[in-house]
Amino acid sequence: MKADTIKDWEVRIPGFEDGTLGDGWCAEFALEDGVLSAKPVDFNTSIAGKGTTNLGFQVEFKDEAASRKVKTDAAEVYLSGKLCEETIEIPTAADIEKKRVVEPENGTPLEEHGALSVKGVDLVDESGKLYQLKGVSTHGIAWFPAYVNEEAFRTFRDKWGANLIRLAMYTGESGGYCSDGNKEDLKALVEKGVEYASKLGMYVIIDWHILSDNNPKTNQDDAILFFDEMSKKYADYKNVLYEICNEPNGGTKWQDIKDYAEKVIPVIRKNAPDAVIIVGTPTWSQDVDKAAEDPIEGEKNIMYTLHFYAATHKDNLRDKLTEARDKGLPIFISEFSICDASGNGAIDYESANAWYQLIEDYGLSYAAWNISNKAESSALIRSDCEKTSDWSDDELSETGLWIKNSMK
Ligand code: IDC
Repeated sequence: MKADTIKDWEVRIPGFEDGTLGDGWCAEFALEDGVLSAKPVDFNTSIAGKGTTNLGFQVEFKDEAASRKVKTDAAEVYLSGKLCEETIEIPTAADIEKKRVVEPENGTPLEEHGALSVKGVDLVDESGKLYQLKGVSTHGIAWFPAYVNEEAFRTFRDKWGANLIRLAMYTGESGGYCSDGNKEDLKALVEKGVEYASKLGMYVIIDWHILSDNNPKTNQDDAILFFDEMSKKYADYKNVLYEICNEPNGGTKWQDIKDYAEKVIPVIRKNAPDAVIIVGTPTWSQDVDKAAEDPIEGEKNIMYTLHFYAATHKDNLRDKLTEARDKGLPIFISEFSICDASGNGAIDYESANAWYQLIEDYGLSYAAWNISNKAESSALIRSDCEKTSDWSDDELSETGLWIKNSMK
């Protein structure tokens, strides 16, 4: 038998023939024909999934022998007046939580476009039309948690025209999830981020931001646990995308990434069978050619990462993108900026424009690095601005302003 919560319950315990009922707590008690019964009181009406409830009562007996007739294991449970003989299976609070999908506000991108999927090389919306995600990536959430707030995301949605937030959670660096970071705090931040994005009807990427840990296999066990938990939690969300390894590097081969992906993808699939999963590529997510030669087989809704920093990566990487696409590889630019690959240095507007042209020609989805006011060129907010939302154009960095204008 299955039920969400138990409401109309009654517990009956026989053997009280010689007792007199005294006080009782957390239920309405009665003693009749030797049967003590407990029924719900207004503050204790329903018992949630796999929950328990405590009842207390006093009965006075004239002697000890009289009290021995009572056998609490003879208690019977009645539901809506009927004796309940089977075990009742009810979902746990976590199961109920998992099913609770945040309702987006009206007129949001999510409401209009629904669940996304991959068709050929393109990301498409629920109606099967090409759909471009345009947005921004947080910096490491461990280091800049203040920017994970609803008003910041609203600013990007309403002032910038963004429909995507990427939540970058570093794994290897100091403060990272697999080094000395506090796992529970980091997960709570990711959860906040997903909740805000969902409420605002934006799409959201949960990014397992490998970098100094080079090879995704280094922290594969943690990744499996993390993505299992997240995809369970967001199984019924239409707006959550999973990026399973930001930038493999340090000589990591495509085969390593593929092996890793083939371990992690099924874990997500078990919970969220249709979610879009983004897989990193070798050399800081530049070698999409390697993935195009040997893509992951037998899985739908997989995209592959290409990252560019316009002052460093130019025609050569743009050509690689086109060639991989021509071979049928669906590409997602989950991170980029218009300065150099250090995240700093001068902006290269010419290369940035060439990249944007390509993005628009192909309708590619993207997220700009990074939502912070760090003193580096890729930070979207000016380093002298302490505000964590509602920035005016004057409060944006040179990069921030250019990206905002390009996105619109
Ligand atoms: C950079 C940040 C910088 C931080 C550093 C940590 O901008 O503030 O100190 O990481 O190692 C990437 C990475 C991304 C980098 C970014 C710029 O995905 O984490 O952020 N970048 O170097 N790939 C290419 C460039």
